[in-house]
Amino acid sequence: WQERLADDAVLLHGFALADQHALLDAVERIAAAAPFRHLVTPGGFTMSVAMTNCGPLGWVSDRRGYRYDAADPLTGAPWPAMPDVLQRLASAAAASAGFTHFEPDACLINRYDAGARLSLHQDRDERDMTQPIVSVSLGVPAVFQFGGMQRNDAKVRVPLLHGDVVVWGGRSRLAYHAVAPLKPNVHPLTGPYRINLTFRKAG
Ligand code: MD5
Ligand code: FE
Repeated sequence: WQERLADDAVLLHGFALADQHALLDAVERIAAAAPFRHLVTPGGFTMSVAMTNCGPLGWVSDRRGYRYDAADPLTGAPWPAMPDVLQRLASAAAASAGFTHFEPDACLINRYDAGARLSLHQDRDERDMTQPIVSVSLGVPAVFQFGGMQRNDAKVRVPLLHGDVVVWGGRSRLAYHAVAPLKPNVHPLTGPYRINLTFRKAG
């Protein structure tokens, strides 16, 4: 079922369950070509979340800044193509939240293990803020913290479970958000990990 989290933010409970095996197979193939790695922030901190990408553009960070790049800095090769099953799921989720014709050109794949977290931030490296971000959660559950337009606005805690999909658009597109440190846990399909796919129209 659909749950409204905030203005223009919709949680589609279990939306990805029918595709769970295909999605995780795809992540495995992508990671074989573009391995998960811990990026360094411009401030010099190594992120606890491991990341890779698929699609024409990938999100990267290093001492010089954050940006989208067509090449994987680790290999110099283009990011792996975005598998159809991922593309179709993202478009279908966006459409059911009211965003028709969502055509992502970037899929950032985040891998959390026990203790990994994402500190409070906005996603503002994409060019067109009228396009939503679609996020798919797989594996170990996490607590998502959803804030407001100001860094110190009150935060709502939202558990995100295996198969959940969230569409963030419109008035929530630039909201501050974070992921709380992952509790040690095991999921039958992903072991110790939480995998989050975030689909974006970046370019
Ligand atoms: C995650 N990832 O669970 C989240 C899911 C990231 C990130 O935050 O940047 O990789 S995407 C959550 C998101 C995206 C855009 C807007 C909002 C949340 N929001 O308004 O809260 O790994
Ligand atoms: Fe984010």
